[in-house]
Amino acid sequence: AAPPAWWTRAVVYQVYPRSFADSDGDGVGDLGGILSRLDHLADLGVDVIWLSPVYPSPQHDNGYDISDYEGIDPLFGTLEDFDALLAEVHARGMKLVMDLVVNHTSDQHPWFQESRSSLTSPKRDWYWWRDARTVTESALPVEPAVPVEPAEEPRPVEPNDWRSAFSGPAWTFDEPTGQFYLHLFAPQQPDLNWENPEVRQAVYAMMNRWLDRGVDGFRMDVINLVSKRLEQVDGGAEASGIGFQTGPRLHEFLHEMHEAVFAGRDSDLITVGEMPGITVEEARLVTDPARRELDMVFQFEHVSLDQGADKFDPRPLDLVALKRSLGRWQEGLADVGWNSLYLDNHDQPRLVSRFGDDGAFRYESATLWAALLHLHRGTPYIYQGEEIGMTNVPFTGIDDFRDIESVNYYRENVDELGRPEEEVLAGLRAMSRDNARTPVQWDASPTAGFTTGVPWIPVSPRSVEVNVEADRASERSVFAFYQRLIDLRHTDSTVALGSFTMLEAEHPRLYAFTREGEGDQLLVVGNVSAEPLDVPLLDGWADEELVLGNVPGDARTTTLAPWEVRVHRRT
Ligand code: TEU
Repeated sequence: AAPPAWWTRAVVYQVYPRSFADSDGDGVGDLGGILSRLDHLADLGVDVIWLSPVYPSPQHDNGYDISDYEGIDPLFGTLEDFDALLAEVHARGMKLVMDLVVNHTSDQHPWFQESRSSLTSPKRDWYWWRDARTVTESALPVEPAVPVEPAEEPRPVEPNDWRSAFSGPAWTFDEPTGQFYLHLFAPQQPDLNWENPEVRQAVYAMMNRWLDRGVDGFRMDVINLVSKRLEQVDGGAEASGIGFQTGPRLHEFLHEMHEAVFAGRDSDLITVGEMPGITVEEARLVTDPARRELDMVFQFEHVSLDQGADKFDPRPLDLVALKRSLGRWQEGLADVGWNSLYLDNHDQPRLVSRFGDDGAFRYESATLWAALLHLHRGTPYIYQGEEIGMTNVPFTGIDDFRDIESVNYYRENVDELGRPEEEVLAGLRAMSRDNARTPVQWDASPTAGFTTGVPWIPVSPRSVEVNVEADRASERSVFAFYQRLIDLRHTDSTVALGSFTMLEAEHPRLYAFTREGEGDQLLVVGNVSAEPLDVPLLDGWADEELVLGNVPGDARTTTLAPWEVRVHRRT
């Protein structure tokens, strides 16, 4: 068999550039800021840095709406700054991965400008244009109960009832040519038509140029959505929600991309596809090395379990459900394929507030979740600020929020549907993506060491107490704990490659599993609660080597303190 890929022993760190560090005082993070903080990442020990988008963009979705794939937004710097950053990342032995956002472009991208210009534009078919639905196809009853006066001017009706992820219909009518275009996200993010081979070739050529420039791979935004269920685009009202399902040609497209971009290159690259709604069976196909598609995927099952009616209706964590889900992914990708491991990113609220206790047990719960996650089999991802246990933010009102998804949700629910403002704000405070997007807290100063200017989004008031300087000086440093986990991933082949077995799957407060390697076995046990927990299965383990723990004291007891995690090794 082929030797295990390098990324089985690697840890990736995600930088969200606008919130990481600002070097020019305009209140927005930039490439110079990242450069100035590279040693923080080198000290942490991560292998790969994934940069969220830095390309030119109108910034409706903070750069996930790209108007030029070949450049750098002046907000963040220049191509020269980028090359300098890349060189410094490489000089420290790390790799740099770009965000690839090719399910959609900005509506300001020249491709879309040309596409929308006329029905006969050579790029018309690069996007999803459709006629309005005719009235007879709509859901109106045949005989209205009360005769209605004909409306003044019939409004064009969307081709189907798909909804955008950011509220409202997924179709926008474009007056000049009298057709609708599809956007699964904001109207400023029209979806590219991957059915058209010219689109795919243009994307592959662009990817090749970035690789030639020296970047080390791609994180591919919503890449499973590039293949859509064609037949249902024209399917009328039935199609609700279908837009967010993987389409039939995904594997074909990914394999074609592999051949066109990655096949002729060395194997030092890394590819990870973000895939909302992907099943473990599909992910296994995508990550089976023999099929030559992608190295790993970001799945969404485990971060969807605490959602009620919608994303902003949070429910308490159901630990049994979480273990069932992550356990199934471990099993499903055990012999073929590979998992990516994440709990935090720029689209998720902060881990320690969501699944832990960001008050009295902030250190313990942040480190417990870190250990549980990093000791699964797969490649762990750390999101900026996670390594110091940054928390959700006590936003005071809607004016504190910047995220298009959050602001649109508020408008729809408060202004249009008339829901109580406090109820909607409570949902946003718990789940908004802006929780992850406030500036990284470097020190206790008023702007947290992020900028000398006015930050584009408020700095969390928790920065006085939670910041890099304070954490690194503390006896109970979250950063130091992450260093240890990363070191284990690098040096311990059981952590990297050992098999995974979930234990006590039905226990509501205990997270326990083993990893079995060539000559040893690791036991990982975590008390996911604020009460002490007696763990009989520690019998016979507690006397063995303690590899790692987050609560000082007697590791030989079989009782775990609140939020205690322990890792024992038996040979
Ligand atoms: O996110 C895709 C996605 O499915 C969600 O996580 C999304 O953020 C939204 O919250 C759905 O409720 C990716 C990017 O990570 C995200 O930042 C972008 O906004 C989105 O695609 C569009 O490019």
